[in-house]
Amino acid sequence: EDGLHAWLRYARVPSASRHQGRLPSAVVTLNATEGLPVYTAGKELVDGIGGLFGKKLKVTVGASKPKGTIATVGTVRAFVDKNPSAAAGLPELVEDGFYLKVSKGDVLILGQNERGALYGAFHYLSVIAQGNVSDFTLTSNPDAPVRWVNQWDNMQDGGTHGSVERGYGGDSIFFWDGYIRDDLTRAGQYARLLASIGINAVVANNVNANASILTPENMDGLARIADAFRPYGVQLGIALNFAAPQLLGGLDTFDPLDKTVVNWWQGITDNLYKRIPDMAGYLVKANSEGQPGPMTYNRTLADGANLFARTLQPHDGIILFRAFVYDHRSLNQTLDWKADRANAAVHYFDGLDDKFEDNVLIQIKYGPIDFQVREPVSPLFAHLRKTGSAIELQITQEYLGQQAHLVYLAPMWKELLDFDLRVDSKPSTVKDIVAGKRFGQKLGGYAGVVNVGTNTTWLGSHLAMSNLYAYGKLAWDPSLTSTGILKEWTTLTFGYDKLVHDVITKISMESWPAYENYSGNLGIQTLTDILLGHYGPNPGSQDGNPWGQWTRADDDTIGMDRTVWNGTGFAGQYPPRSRPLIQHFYDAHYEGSAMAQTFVTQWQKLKGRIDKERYEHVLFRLIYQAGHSLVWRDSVNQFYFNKSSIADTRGRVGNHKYRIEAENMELKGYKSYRVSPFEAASGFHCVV
Ligand code: BDP
Repeated sequence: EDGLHAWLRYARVPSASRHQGRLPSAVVTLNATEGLPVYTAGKELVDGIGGLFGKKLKVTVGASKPKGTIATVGTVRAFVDKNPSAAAGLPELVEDGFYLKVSKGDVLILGQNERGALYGAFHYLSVIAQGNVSDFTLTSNPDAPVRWVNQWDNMQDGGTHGSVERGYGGDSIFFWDGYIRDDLTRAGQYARLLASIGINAVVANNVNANASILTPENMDGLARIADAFRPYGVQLGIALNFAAPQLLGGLDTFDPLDKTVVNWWQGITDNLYKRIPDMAGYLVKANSEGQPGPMTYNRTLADGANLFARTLQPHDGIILFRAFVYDHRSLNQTLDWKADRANAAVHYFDGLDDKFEDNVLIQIKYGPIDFQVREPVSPLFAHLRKTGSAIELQITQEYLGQQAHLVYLAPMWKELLDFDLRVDSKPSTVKDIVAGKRFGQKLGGYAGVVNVGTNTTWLGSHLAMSNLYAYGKLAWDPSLTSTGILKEWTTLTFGYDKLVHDVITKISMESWPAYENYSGNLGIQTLTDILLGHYGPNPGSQDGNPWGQWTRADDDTIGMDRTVWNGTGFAGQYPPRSRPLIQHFYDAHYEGSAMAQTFVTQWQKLKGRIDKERYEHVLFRLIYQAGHSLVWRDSVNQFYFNKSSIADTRGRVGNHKYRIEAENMELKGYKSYRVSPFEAASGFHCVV
């Protein structure tokens, strides 16, 4: 159990032999072509029912009707062609949707398109894998058309071969040494996992894009990635470097309004579609964190996005243009908009709403800052009414413990999606805005940063995979519950044991609040080290840093002044709290880290109930997390205590009288040294 098959293990269900009669005994695929999703659906049904129930089925391709119960899978159109009279009884399906009817072992799975048929097959397999073989009928349509993932894979990066920016699960499964890998087996396996949760496109390369991805040789390689995805109905998207006409094309400009630039991009796009006729489109990060963009030439972001949109229109492609635009060099402490990085996105997109082409979507990070443990919903969702938007979530736990800490993210995403922005005083939940339901845009949806790598666990941690699962499920249907999704995932991943379920549910549901409390609560952000990859605590490194300016602390205050009397007024919308701010802050760090301690003992209850390999793998991380949460608690509390000189009313901060410092023990094979920043260790010392 190395994690490679994630939730698609097809492990034998309990009492499998008792259910044989309520299962199909043959599979019929309608108009299946090898390499396309309906064919894949047939294969998955055979593999799935074989693995789950030990029942061996055969696939028949249509014409002759096999005996016994049958699973029929295909598109609505193929089915209606063969059975015209059945058309009237079928429900309305939107793109990618499916219809599923299970009746005494006969199963009908129809997709609006081939992809939908495959989704229906995966759905049926997931239901029976959870032990449910009873009859049911289901019509399932996705809430939004765009359900993409973004990989931040580098083609080549300094001395590395194909690293993944903010990736914690190994090297890129796509790239090696500046080229596309010869062996794309993992790309296909990844597409299979993604299809099973309704994801329809993957942008394979980093948003900080390398122009060399567009050489003819690499375009050929990209076509091979698209080939590996196609059996699963997953389309390929490509992230572009805005300066590619200059960097790769040898032009002396990349001005989006220059004719030679426009022609250059049209040529690139046409060449890509020649190789990949079903390419999904582009993703662009412009004028952000040093990336080139239209503003270099005093053009608007809309001029930049429309350049690509127009080259894509003849091919039905779309462009996701990122709203993560800010000037990382401006440290402006006067009270204009620049004093708060949170203002940047709305500022830069102001006045552009009606300027974008129809095939442009604005991809907006969920909060106004940058994937922090707690952020308000980005206000930009309320400003775009003509142009569609997609919410960008981060499955990769960049600021949230990097998969070494357990943090189940579905509860956070649910809060964001259910948040009501009350635009024009009318119900305006974020999920309805991105689905295009609130303002009526045609395009909208979800983009998730998922940095899987070559590690067999995909993300570097077995439990982190619940986040990927939940992301796909919520993008399809944001009304699902966090616990419901978790229960499903746990059964598919670990089986049926009740205690396994209880423990995984408990620690997962407690994990986001715990992490928030022991790292950075009250929206003070996670206070991670800015230079060493956003992992451990180093609040001091964030002070005066224009990229972040997160701590917002001085001798008198913590955080940004958003009070009613001399700040932005935001705080006045909440009922007052009786506990002083700093005390809440201290307490929360103790509560969060105390909660993390319990994850270990909870997990230990599962010894012997799941396989040793995964048990140990997870246990190792949870023990580590318990320890590291203490380092977080003490470092951050001490930091603010030093700034404020306000004592903890419960006398804990800075007072560790029962603790034995490691450096005071008799050390064999260890050395003690002074740490920097000093508050990262009690007594200022560590042993190594
Ligand atoms: C930040 C990441 C950086 C990304 C950037 C982005 O640290 O690696 O390039 O976001 O989303 O959070 O563009």
